[in-house]
Amino acid sequence: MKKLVGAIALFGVVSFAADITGTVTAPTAKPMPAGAQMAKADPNCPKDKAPNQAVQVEAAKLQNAFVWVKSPAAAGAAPAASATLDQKGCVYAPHVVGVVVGQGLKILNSDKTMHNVNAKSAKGQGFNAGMVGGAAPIEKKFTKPEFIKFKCDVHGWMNSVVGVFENSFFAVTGKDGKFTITGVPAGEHTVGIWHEKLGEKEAKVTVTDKGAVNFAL
Ligand SMILES: [Cu+2]
Repeated sequence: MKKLVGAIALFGVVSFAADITGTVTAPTAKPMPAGAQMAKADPNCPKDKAPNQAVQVEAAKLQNAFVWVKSPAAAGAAPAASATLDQKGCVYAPHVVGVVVGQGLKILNSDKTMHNVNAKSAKGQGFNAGMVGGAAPIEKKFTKPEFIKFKCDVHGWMNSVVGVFENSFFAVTGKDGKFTITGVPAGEHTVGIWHEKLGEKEAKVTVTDKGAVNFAL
């Protein structure tokens, strides 16, 4: 496993809740090379090379890492709106998506070709569903927190990760490696970082309204 290093800066903004923000870096990680032209495998797919989205890193800033508050364990109901996972241009979009336990995940197929959504779960939440071009969306809900790996059995390069969380205190790092978890209650929390290839770490964060705290994982 390559070294995953994160730096989290914490800024208190109100008395009882604050945002946890920071940057996740992976100094030794390298982007993975693209594959063969997608249209060669399926003429209904783009002529682009199959992207390898497992490690997206630019100037050591790591994209698509999940950062979440492990404690308090349960806070509030699942969002009413569903999260969306599309299959577009023979790629999952986005590559990673997070949902709260009980929140809907709407899976779309925007392509003219058939995809096969094969979700592998260690906790019995997996499924395997074929979706022809233009198929109606599938809506799924998950009851247990975990990271579920999605792949398409038709197009071997297509894969995605769905993170299922106990509460809405999670974020996904952007292209600049940055994340913001909003409205975290004051107090001491354990914050986890997880990336599909670079592994998992955690750190303690004390959320207060008394200024900034900077630290590195
Ligand atoms: Cu596919």
